Order: sequence, then structure tokens, then C-alpha cells
Amino acid sequence: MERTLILIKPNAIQRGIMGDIVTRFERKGLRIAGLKMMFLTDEILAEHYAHLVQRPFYPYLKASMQAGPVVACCLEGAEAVETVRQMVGVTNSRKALPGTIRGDFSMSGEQNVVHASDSVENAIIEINRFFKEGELFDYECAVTHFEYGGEETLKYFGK
Ligand code: FUP
Repeated sequence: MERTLILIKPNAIQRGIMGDIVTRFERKGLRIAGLKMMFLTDEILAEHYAHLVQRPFYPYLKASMQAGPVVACCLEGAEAVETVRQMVGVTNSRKALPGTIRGDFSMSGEQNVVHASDSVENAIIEINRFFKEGELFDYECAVTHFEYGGEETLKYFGK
């Protein structure tokens, strides 16, 4: 089953909308495989945003990501990476469509409440960056057969 990584950013935690964001994913039917609160060190942040460290806005991005703890969450589901990216919306929240998390909860391009992995390959790297062995959980869910059709269950869950 495909997994993806989201970070609920310090601005979302400060604004008290962490639960609303987690609820969106739960309601959608994505399974929470791991959830933890943590402060991001300079090292982990530079690794996570390696494609942006040379950009002029990086000091602002860094400060915003270290303004408080983040909540890292590993979500699981059929085509989870693409599904979650669509739910999150485009980077600039002012351009993000209503109904997306950024579109509904933010006015900012920087303080855009949530990060989500952008590809299956990066999701694997990011999950390993934020979660250690033993912090992710495989468990049976009783409602899987009501969330997915028979053909999908076979394709994505192999049963
Ligand atoms: P996304 O995948 O949508 O999170 O976008 P990026 O990886 O391109 O950007 C990561 C973060 O850098 C964004 F969430 C916010 C910040 N950013 C800026 O502050 N200004 C920019 O012009 C681009 C990104």
C-alpha cells in the first residue's frame, strides 16, 4: 500500500488547526500509519528543502519551519501521494482552489500550513527522514471493504 509524508507546519499548530487538517485526511479514508510532533533541526530542514536552500527566501522559510514544532504524519492509501497532493493544493495558498487544505486554511505562499511529498520516490525518502523503525504501524482496518471496491481491494491490498 502506498504511503506519503505530510508535515503540519508550525503556523498551523499555532493557529489551532492541526486537528482540522488531520480530520480532512481521516475523512477521506487515508490511514494514519505514523504521527509524531518534533522540532526540526537545521540539518533535517536543509536536507528536506535541499532544492530550495540557495533561494533568497530560504532564511524566511527556515524561520517559519522552526517557529515551533511540526507534526509529521505518514498517510497510507491507494495512490496516496497523488491524492494527498491534490487535497493540499498548490504552493501559493492564494491560488489554491477552495476545497483544498491550503485553499481553505491559508492566505500565504510561505505559511501554507502543510507539506506533502510530491512523488512516490520522494515519499519513501521523506518517510525515512522523519520516522524511525518502530514508529510506523501496520494494522487491520475493519472498514476497508466499505472504502474500496472489490477490484480495488485486490489491486491495492492484494486480498
Ligand atoms: P510545495 O511542494 O508545494 O510545498 O512547494 P516547494 O517545495 O516548491 O516549496 C516548499 C516551501 O517553500 C513552500 F511550502 C513555501 C516555501 N516557498 C516560499 O516561501 N516561496 C516560494 O517562492 C516558493 C516556496
